[in-house]
Amino acid sequence: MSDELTLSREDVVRLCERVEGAQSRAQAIPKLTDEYPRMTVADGYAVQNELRRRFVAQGQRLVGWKAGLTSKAKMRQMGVDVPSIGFLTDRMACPESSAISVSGLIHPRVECEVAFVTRETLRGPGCTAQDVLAATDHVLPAAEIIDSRFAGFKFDLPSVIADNSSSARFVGGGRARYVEDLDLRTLGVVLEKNGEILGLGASAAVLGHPAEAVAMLVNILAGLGESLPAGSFVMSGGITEAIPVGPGDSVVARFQELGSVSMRFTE
Ligand code: 0L1
Ligand code: MG
Repeated sequence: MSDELTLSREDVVRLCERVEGAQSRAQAIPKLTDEYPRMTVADGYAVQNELRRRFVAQGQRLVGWKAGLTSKAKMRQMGVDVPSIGFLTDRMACPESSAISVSGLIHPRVECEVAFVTRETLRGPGCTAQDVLAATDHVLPAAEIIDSRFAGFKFDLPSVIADNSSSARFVGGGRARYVEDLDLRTLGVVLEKNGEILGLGASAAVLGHPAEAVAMLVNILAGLGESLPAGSFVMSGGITEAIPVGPGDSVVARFQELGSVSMRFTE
C-alpha cells in the first residue's frame, strides 16, 4: 500500500467500536477524518480488519469480498484511481425475492453488480483480469444494498474503507453462467424500483471489465498480506448508480444473459 499507518492500536480499536456501534444501532456518525484528519487508506484498512476480526469472533462467516468505487464517475468524485474493498459475511446475505427489513439500516441504496464465484485461490500482487477469469467457476447477477454509516452518505476514502466500504446486505440470484459463455464487458443491466426504470448501464462501467475490478481487489488484498480463497463470492462493483430505497419499495435488477434479482423492503 502506498501510504503509512498513523493510528495507534488504541485508535484503531476506538474507531472500529465507533463504526460497529453505528452499524448495530443504525445511527449515522460523522466521518472519521473529522477527528483524525491525518488518517490514511492504510489506517482505513486497519479499522476494517479489526471490524472483520470482531465479526468473525462473534460467529459471522466470511463468504467473500466486494469492490467499491469502481465506476469512473465515483472514482473522479472521490479523487481516487483504485477501488476500495470490503468484506462480506453470511449475515449480510439475503435470499433472492426476500423481504429485507430496513430497520437495521440508516439510508440504504441498491446497486446492480456482477458477482464472481472462484474455484482457485487468487494471489497478488500482479493479479490480472485474465487470472481472475481463469480462476472463476461462474458468475451470477447480484444486487448490493450499501449503507454508509456516515451522516448524509458523506465521507472520504479512509473513512469509507474503515466503514467496510459501506457494505450492508447483498442478494445473489438469476442464472449462474460460465465466463467463457459471456462477453462480460457488454452485459446490459436495468434497475427498476416499483416498476419504474431508475438505472441503466453496461458492465463495462466497472473499470472497462468487471474482472479488472476483481483483479484490483486481489492486489489490494495482497497489500494487506492476504489472498482470495477458492470458493469466494466477489461482487465486482456497481454498474448503475445506487438508488435509495425505503419500506414498501420493490426492486428488480434485470441482467442481459444472467436473469434477474429481486427484493422488497419492509419496516
Ligand atoms: O459498493 C460501492 O461502490 C460503495 C463503496 C463505498 C462508497 C459508497 O458508499 O458509495
Ligand atoms: Mg457495490
